Amino acid sequence: MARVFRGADALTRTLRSAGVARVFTLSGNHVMPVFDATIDAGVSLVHTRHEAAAVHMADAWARLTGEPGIALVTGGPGHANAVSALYTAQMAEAPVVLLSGHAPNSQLGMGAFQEVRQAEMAAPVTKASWTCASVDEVVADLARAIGLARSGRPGPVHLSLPTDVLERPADPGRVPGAQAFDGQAQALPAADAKAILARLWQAKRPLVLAGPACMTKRGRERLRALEAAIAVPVIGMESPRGIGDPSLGAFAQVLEKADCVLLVGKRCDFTLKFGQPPALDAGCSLVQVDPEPPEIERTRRAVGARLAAAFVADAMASIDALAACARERGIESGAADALAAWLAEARAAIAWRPPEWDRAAASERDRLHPVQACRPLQKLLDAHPDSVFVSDGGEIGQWAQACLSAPNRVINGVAGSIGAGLPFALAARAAKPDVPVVAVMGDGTFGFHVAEIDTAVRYGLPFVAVVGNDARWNAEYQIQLKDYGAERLVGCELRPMRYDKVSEAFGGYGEQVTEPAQLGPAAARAQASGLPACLNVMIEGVAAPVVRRPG
Ligand SMILES: Cc1ncc(C[n+]2csc(CCOP(=O)(O)OP(=O)(O)O)c2C)c(N)n1
Ligand SMILES: [Mg+2]
Repeated sequence: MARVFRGADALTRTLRSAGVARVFTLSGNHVMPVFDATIDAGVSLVHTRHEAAAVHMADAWARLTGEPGIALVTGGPGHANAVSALYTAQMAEAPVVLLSGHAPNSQLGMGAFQEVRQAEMAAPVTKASWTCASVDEVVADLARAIGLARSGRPGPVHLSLPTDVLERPADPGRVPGAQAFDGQAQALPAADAKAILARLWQAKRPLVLAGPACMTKRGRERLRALEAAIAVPVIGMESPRGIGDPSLGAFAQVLEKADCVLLVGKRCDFTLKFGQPPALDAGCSLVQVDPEPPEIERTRRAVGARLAAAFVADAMASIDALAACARERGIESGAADALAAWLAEARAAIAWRPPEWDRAAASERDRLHPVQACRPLQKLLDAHPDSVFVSDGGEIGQWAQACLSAPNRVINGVAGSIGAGLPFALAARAAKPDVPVVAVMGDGTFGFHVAEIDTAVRYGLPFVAVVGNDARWNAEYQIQLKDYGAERLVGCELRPMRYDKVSEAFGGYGEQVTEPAQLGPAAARAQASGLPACLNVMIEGVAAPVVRRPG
């Protein structure tokens, strides 16, 4: 059959020249020309069981590789399913592009099959969202979408692709080079970096807070390099629990003592209690570096004149510029000595965990305390310098994040949205084929995308999923207990399901764990199975930890 070079071919070829070799997808009438075009372009498909899972996979892929994560779904209902997952990527500041098939432009307004205003639907959860107008614009639209997703505050972008755009003959000469996808960079000028450092070094207890985009492995390495260069505590924040994030130990007690806080790509939102006392001291000044002027305005509205200075620049570039400036200038020795004690105090508070956790035990029989369900997993994560820790869920997610660490960490993030854990684990293994991937999640959370075990089996992508099974939506149950009382618990109970058997039925590995001593060996067997594995760990449903240091 003689082949015509179509809009769909222009799209897939442009993806390849952007360095994209894999897209996460679910089939549908509108995108079948794109499926067909991937064969010749050398783009491989990971086809999933739900469109939201495809977006979550693209999100984890983006966070772990630094490449744009691409999800491809069909129009109408496929697009609607995908949109929900964009919120997690948006709040995590992950460069994701959602490509959705769409009713043909030639039939717009006529009641076409699955015709719906897709771009409007995705607009609130994306940086930009539009419909490709003609086959001549496919290449430029895709390049713009990828550039936008990666620049400034990274985040998701949506492009709808009408079927007539995908099917019409396209100009094969139009595919751009790699630089077309770069987006616009906003640097922090050296003079501004110098002024910011002067403010930090004049303070007695300064802190630097970085936002979610800085929480990739590479980002966290750069935050550590900045801390070493400026001798000021540098803390990345990516949790919906904000300053109460238990993975930051007793950080809230450090923050309330700070006298100058520099926000780099960190929003002054609910996670920072809007910068108000007592979370931040009333005398604490703020300095902000952010790629988006409206964020700076938001901070000014929240804290008024306490925002002492603000600069528009990209977060990661600013982190590097501040470190370079500090290395060039050097800290005066007096300032360095004073800051050393503060830095040590902050680091000790963040590393602190209640000593009673070492003796934590469940009060019910055949159950583990969440600490017992998490700590033995550290061994798997420590086995490789590039291992991946995934965490999702309500209370169990908080315990896992407080107890476990790894070079790569992918959590559901500031969105506070549950359900992405299994798609994250699958995409993590796809991104890093040789490293252990350990994903801890709640029983409720596991159910959202449990069918992705099938996807993982089909693609040979093993990981160890640990379900902390308390047979309830515990985070909400705990709210009911606290706010309404034990006699008014309603609508949050689940069954003590054998999720390990569900995994086996999909072709994965499964084991149930009811005793603390079983977990380490079970995790080793799960890892050795070479299959997507589910350890169904029966836990006592206790409230998430609130870490405060006595005294
Ligand atoms: C998409 C979405 N739906 C609902 C919620 C509200 N929610 C937050 S945590 C939680 C319970 C999660 O249950 P599980 O995964 O079993 O973890 P547990 O809290 O029991 O440890 C719920 C329903 C949410 N955050 N996101
Ligand atoms: Mg639960």
